[in-house]
Amino acid sequence: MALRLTNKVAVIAAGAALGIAVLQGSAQAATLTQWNFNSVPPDANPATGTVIPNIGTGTVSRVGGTTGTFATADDGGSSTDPALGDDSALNTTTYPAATALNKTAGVEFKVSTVGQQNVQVIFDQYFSATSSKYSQFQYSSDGANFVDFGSQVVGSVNTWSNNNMFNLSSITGVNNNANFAFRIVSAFAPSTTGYEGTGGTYATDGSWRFDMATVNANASPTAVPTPALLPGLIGMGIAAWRKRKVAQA
Ligand SMILES: [Ca+2]
Ligand SMILES: [Ca+2]
Repeated sequence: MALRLTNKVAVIAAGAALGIAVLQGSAQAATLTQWNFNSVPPDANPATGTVIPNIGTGTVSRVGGTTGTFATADDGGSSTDPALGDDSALNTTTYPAATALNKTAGVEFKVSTVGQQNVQVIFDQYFSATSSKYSQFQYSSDGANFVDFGSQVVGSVNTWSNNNMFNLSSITGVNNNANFAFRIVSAFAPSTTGYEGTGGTYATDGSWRFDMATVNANASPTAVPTPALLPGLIGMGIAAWRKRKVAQA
């Protein structure tokens, strides 16, 4: 009897595990939106590009008074964009004065996460010699108020810092949210009240470039095991046990 009970529990557990695995199979991580900034169609000119995402939908804008167009992503070690020659990056310059407007200037992306969860942001960033050495990632759940998140990216002179990843899966407020947004903004050097140039001297005409800005997410589960589903899963297990019992008889 003890053995039968153990078998029964094992079969029920197996049935439940199978059900959960099947249900989770529909929620693989995927690229929700991505910007590579490259011209469509290609025009062999990295100084031209587009702010329309190459995957998904969303908007990007320069914030905090910054200006700029597009620039190559193939120098300084290059971004992770596999494109060559016509590989554009979003260029930004005209940053704040040396001791002004901490964490306000840079770029802002808006991407609806309706129907999505486990949001993750990845981007490549290039730092010119006189740009701010420190960039701060921020997220917003209302599209207006931004919260610092994660470690600052620390730049190297005229070099791409690639695959900067910020995993927002613990921030449930950005799930299933039409107002999700994030920023990458220039930050004062740690424990100071001013910007530090990536190469030592800071200047407002220093520039940052961005490429391969990517938002990954999972489709929100529409069939997670809930209390309402559990009787069904247990039923699957019992049915399997009965079949096994008949086969043994
Ligand atoms: Ca182009
Ligand atoms: Ca590019």
